Amino acid sequence: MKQIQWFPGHMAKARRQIEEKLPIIDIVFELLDARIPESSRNPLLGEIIKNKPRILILNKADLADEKETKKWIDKYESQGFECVSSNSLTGNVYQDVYKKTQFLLKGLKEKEASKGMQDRPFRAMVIGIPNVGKSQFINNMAGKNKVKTGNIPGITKSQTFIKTKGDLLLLDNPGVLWPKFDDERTAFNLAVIGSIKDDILPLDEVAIYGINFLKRHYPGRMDERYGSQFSEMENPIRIMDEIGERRGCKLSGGLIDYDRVITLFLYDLRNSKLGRITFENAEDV
Ligand SMILES: Nc1nc2c(ncn2[C@@H]2O[C@H](COP(=O)(O)OP(=O)(O)OP(=O)(O)O)[C@@H](O)[C@H]2O)c(=O)[nH]1
Ligand SMILES: [Mg+2]
Repeated sequence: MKQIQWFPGHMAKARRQIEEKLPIIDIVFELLDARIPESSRNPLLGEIIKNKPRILILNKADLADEKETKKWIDKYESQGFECVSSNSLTGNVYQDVYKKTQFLLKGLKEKEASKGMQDRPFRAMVIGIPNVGKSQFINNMAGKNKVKTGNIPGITKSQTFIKTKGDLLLLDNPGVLWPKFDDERTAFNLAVIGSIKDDILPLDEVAIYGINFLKRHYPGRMDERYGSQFSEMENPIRIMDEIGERRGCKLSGGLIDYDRVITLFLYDLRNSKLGRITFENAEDV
């Protein structure tokens, strides 16, 4: 994939906003996408938040491969991180996150009490890549829909504090990507789950990446979904032809409408219509 162009100004602003708010923040909730935990981690975050307490939240766990998510959690816990797997859409994430927050902030609470300071709500900053589910996570924690969500990157435009059920305030943030990716796979992983705006992506390459990944790691999934024998097909274009035939994605004149095939396939891939998928293994990273 050729170098994708972000909007460096926009991302720099988001970073500046995070840094400006940090002094009043007690803890950071770093949302990762459970399907690509490492690719969705901002490599600059440690440098930005320094030693603020942090919880890693593997969100959209309902779309990821369950046994892979367990391995990721083991890995992060062995590195000393507090870590929670979360389904912010239909799950109930509050208890887990609240308990871990209390645990990490116990020292701070005691210190403030010993200085005679009054009990106060803790302030958590929720950060992560675009479309990872930050706003949905906040709504889940709050027990009602307080901030706007949507299944395209770039929904949240500004920072807002939201009060949750207990004594916690959560700061919603616009999604942040970093200026440069270490390798092409990170870029493809971010693209394939939908964290980069589609209109700046080579969607054909992203779809081919997805097709090849499924063939290698989840053989049989496309067969089930589209009712064909894809294991016998080596060429991803041939596979797109077959999906197009099966789903009637045709131009007038009968040629395959690849744009429609790609849209349909990426929709299925991103929304677990091809089953729960994890695109990177804890062992490999
Ligand atoms: N299946 C599933 N979908 C989720 C989950 N969390 C969020 N979503 C969906 O993912 C999409 C993005 O959610 P948002 O909360 O708007 O994401 P965001 O990180 O705030 O995105 P930006 O504001 O654009 O940075 C929405 O369609 C949500 O309904 C989850 O745990 N599981
Ligand atoms: Mg948002």
